[in-house]
Amino acid sequence: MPLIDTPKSPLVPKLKGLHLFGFDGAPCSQRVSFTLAEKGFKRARSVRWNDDSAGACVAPPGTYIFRPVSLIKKEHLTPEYAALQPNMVVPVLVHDGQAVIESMDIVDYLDRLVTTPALVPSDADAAALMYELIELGKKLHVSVRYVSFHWGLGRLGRIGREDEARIAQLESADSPEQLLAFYKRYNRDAIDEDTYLGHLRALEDGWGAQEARFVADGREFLTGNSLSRADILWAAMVLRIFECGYPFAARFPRLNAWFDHVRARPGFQAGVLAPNQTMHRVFRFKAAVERLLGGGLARVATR
Ligand SMILES: N[C@@H](CCC(=O)N[C@@H](CS)C(=O)NCC(=O)O)C(=O)O
Repeated sequence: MPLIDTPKSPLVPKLKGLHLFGFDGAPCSQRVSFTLAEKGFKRARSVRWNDDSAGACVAPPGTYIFRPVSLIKKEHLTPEYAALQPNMVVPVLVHDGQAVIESMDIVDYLDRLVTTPALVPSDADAAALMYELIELGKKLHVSVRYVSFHWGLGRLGRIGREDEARIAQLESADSPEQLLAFYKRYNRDAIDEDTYLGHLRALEDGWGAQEARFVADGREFLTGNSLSRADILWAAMVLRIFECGYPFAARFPRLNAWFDHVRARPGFQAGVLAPNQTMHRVFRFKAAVERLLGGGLARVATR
């Protein structure tokens, strides 16, 4: 069952209907906005993330209010946001005054809230594969972080000393995200190339396993012939690494065809691509220039 959290934030009990606290360029947030779109919810409007005025607190039925938390402005590294999400990451979903954190728990919550289209396959083996791929995808999310910071964000991914000090103050030692440990090394260029390459290889292994399954039986989606929660997680992951310039079409053609198929869905267009056009173009432009110069992620892709 999804985890219903009880955050300290005074904003949560005021919110009626569905409110998504997220960042449109972040894969974890895209998992949720994709799910919301697949379930037929429209983004009613966006308000300042911490807006508690009466007009901003009620999302009409069939819609959700988007509350953008800028990872660029580091709004997630503030005491006010930490009172909502103690691990200081996006997304958070609040529904009628109850908060759910952890993106895949939110997907689970939404899938139970609106049961059609179902995002768990009816076949037991396919469902078991879906849960396996979700666990693998969560594990690989760490690798997505390393690869997209190194080959996508570069120096822009660094945070200032004050932000680092704030995380040190706010993050609990047992946070699953371990932001401080990552940023301390990332900010000081203390992560070696082999570590980054190791994360890229882990991702390639994961994609390779999916490629083999597509080749073996021509399935339409990762777990069979209908879209499942695993496709939602993996499509957001592939989008991010595609944006960073990974040559999926050449290395994993069947996985790439699946990605094109998912990408063409109205839910992916409305929930993921439409709200994120600018960042998408900037990433793709940077990757194209790097490829022209013979560098970037395309140069280190091995398969
Ligand atoms: N386990 C969390 C992970 C969330 C996560 O990693 N969010 C990223 C964006 S995809 C984030 O907020 N990162 C903030 C940062 O890197 O400073 C979930 O699935 O919700």
